[in-house]
Amino acid sequence: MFKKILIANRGEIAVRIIRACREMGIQTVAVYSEADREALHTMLADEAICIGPAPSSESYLDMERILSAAVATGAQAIHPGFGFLSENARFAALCGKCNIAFIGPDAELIEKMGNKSEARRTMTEAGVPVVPGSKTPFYDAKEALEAAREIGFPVMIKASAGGGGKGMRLSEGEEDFLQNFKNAQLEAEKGFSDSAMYLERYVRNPRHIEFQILADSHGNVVHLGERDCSIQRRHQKLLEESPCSAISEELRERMGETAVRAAKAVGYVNAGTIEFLLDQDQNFYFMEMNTRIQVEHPVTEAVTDLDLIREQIRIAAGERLSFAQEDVVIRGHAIECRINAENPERKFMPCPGKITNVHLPGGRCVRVDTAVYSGYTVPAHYDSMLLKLIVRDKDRPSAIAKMRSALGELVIEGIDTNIDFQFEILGCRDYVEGNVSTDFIPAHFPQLAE
Ligand code: MV4
Repeated sequence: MFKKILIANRGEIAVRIIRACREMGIQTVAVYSEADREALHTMLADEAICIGPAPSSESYLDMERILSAAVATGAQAIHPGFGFLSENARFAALCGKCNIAFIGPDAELIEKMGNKSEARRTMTEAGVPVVPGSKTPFYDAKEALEAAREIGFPVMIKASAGGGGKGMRLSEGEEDFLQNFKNAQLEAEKGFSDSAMYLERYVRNPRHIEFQILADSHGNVVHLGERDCSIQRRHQKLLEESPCSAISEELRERMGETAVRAAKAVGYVNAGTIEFLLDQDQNFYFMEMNTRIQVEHPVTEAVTDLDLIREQIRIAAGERLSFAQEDVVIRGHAIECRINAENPERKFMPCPGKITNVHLPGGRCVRVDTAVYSGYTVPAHYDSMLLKLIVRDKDRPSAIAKMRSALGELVIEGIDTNIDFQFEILGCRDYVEGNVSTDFIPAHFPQLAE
């Protein structure tokens, strides 16, 4: 096992990883920017190294500075968390060159799954269902239009290098296709310096269902059930839960087996997520594979009683999974609410600043993952997520009641947050009845649309 791990991240996920390491008897190295001198991860780690100025490009995204810190401190592995360098194939490869284990899959795999049209082709070949659409990428709008006519409108135009909705446009019909294709392609060129595009038939009001998988380096792959992440605003998830109330045990098994088949098809190692769209007729389609630990991993931990960070570290150290598929039991129902420093009344504008007072909820099966404390100043340079509130209870209605209670107890003073907005979601009749889709937020909060 590793003796020392460097955490190439900040905020609650860095704290989360430090805790897992400490429980495993592993020494921790934090890296921090000049804006994070007073940050919790900087203070909690065994060692902390300043890697540069506040902008991420000069600190948390600077591969050389991070690798220098790892070499200087003798760290044997790097955990990248999520965001920042977590899905950067070049960084994963550089770690290898420095003889440092990257806690995640190989660089080649990150690269392969990062290209969404290649991932789509790979999954098709492995017999994983994908949305009917194009087989090869397109660069030319008129050629793409030909293909779109065959697929049938409406079609989704997506950037090969995209993901998470970037470089994506809906085309309702031939009339608007060329314009939408060109706009999506322009966004792809600007955002990823890659103008390759692909097409899919548009799936109306789907659910976003993702399966957590774990794969060790000895060929063992298991899935840990699904998360329903349909409650999103502009591709930012707000609330996630497990299990999904709309899928039967039979469908869960089929989707889970498909997720395992997908991971095996690419020789996946470490924790990963297979994203599916689930349509209103219970058809499911592979969308993307995420090769990192995700923000919402605690809802899976809550219902499986596993520690996913611990498993990631064990896998990266070459250990075998200590359990098989039949040992995985989903118990009860878990919900996570993301609490952000933002103002829902002002288009969710980020609201950094000094937190003057904090009260965190507690009690049985109530978990708070955060790096904030009373007196902490939220820097303006990074993501606005402050805290994740996770609850578990015996069933969905009880979990909703517990989340309402916990949200009611949560106090964050000095800055604006979306706590009240989360409360409103939990109060929606459609949410309570489990009638959710990716259209939930725009449909229930039309005043927020822009
Ligand atoms: C789609 C779709 C409908 N049909 N693809 C958005 C992010 C990316 N992961 C895939 N996305 C979508 N792809 C087809 N063929 C609808 C979405 C979508 C969406 C997906 C998941 C969660 C929220 C969403 C919000 C709007 C659109």
